[in-house]
Amino acid sequence: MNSVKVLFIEPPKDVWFIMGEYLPPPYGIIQLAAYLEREIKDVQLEILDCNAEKVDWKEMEKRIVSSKPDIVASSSLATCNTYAVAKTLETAKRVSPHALTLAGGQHFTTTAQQSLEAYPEIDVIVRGEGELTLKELVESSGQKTALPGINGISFRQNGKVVHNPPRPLIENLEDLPFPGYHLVKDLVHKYRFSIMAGEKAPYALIEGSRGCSHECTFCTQWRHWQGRWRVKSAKRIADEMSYCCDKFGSRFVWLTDDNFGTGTRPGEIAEEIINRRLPRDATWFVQARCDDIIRNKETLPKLRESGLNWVLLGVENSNPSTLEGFKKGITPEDSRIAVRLLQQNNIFAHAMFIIGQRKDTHETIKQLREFADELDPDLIMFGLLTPFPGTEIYAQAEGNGWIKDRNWLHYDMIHAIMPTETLSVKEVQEELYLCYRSFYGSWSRRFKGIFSTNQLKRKVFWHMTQNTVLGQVKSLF
Ligand code: B12
Ligand code: SF4
Repeated sequence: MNSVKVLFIEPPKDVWFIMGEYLPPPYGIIQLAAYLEREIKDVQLEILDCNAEKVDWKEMEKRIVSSKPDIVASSSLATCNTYAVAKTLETAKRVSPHALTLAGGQHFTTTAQQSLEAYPEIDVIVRGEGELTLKELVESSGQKTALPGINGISFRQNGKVVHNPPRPLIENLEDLPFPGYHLVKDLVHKYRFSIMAGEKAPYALIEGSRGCSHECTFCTQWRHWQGRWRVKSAKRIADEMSYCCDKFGSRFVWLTDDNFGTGTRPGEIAEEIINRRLPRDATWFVQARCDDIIRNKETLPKLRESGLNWVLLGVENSNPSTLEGFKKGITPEDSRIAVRLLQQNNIFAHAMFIIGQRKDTHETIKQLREFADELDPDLIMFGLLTPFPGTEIYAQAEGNGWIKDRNWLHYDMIHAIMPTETLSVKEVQEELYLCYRSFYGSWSRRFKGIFSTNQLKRKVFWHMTQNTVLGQVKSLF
């Protein structure tokens, strides 16, 4: 086989303003590239992270020309990045017409048919897990004649979209290589999440598991991974953390798991991390369910000792029937207990709320604001119920004609997409602003936040109470 050149592109993107200045590593594509590097002897890999390299669309075009790729691959991460990926691959097709263009990720997987119809610049959509499928595509030198024999892809043939059979999931996630930060080693010091990690702390993402065993109606994650939750061992996770800290100077690690889980695993992870003796200033973050935090309550001190200083809780709502409608499987009381447990263990409690479900009224959202106030976590993010393709909510909204905005750019949980039975889209948008203003506008909370003894809390409150965040949310309506 002649050496195949694969160019991965992380497209230029707008900063996601709610959390302030950040530059995340393009974890999905560096993971895929690391896999190709290990599996294929002769492959040439190039990663162009336009955001880290401050490359705009014009410069990106030049870089594609000079790269002379056989394959150009890009990932959407979230639905709101769809046009950025399409524009990237459209540019690639224009300046390098012989290159095979690939898109993947949760959005393209679930919209394979409509995306291939809408974007002629995309040759192939890799559905679901990417590693094995991408390897086969590269081994076939990106030849279109090989496409019918490769599982897990969708493509156009004779003007029609063809969906090959799905690809089975990798059984053991530890068969995957360590994260490919060495492939972006000149950029790694630029990845940061100032508000969470501090201005100077290099920030890394690490994957501890894929998928989720729950089935929330608003979430794309569990379906993308076929309803399965596959985990790496505690030892492997600690090894990856230690590798990132030692080799790349990472000081803040975001575990990408959407479901941290329960049982003995969290305690084992804490123990393994403690045994590695990571640098004293290294900290880590994870997202967790409120019920799992309660089940893990005995383990929280050990998790804190291991450097876990921030947890994002899916509180979602204060109304039991809304939580039931979301199939979330928790109660408002679980959220209360979970927030307190984190705070008692000096772990920054960050809560995520979702407003704008069909039955929401001014009154129910006011009750949610009151609950948020009483819950008093260290940080709250309010999001709007967004019908991400692939979710149960999307199917329901589509069937009932509730979707009023088809601009994917707005599918970021900050733009209102649907009305409720009693609130217009504009009113739903205004309610989001009211939620932020009510929580962060409270003078006593501002005062407590800005003068908190907890450094993280001080930093976050400075950011959230600045006019920029509230002002930007307000400017959306
Ligand atoms: C870390 C993270 C972030 C980081 C940014 C990370 C980054 N690299 O840019 C931050 C905090 C900034 C963020 C922001 C947002 N995020 Co986010 N984020 C995640 C998280 C937790 C991890 C992403 C990750 O690295 N996963 C691991 C990699 C390996 O998985 P992967 O990208 O899916 O890739 C695999 C396959 O899908 C496939 N694949 C993917 N792309 C491609 C491309 C090709 C060519 C091929 C061959 C294969 C392939 O192969 C890979 C390996 O098998 C995910 C949830 C999750 N666990 O995945 C949510 C998630 C992606 N985020 C989500 C959302 C909604 C957002 C936001 C809109 C708002 C919000 N409230 O969080 C913003 C959007 C920001 C923006 N403009 O990009 C949703 C996306 C839903 C959707 N359909 O849009 C997710 C799935 C969370 C969820 N449970 O709903 N996010
Ligand atoms: S919201 Fe969280 S718990 Fe629910 S399915 Fe998604 S990842 Fe799992």
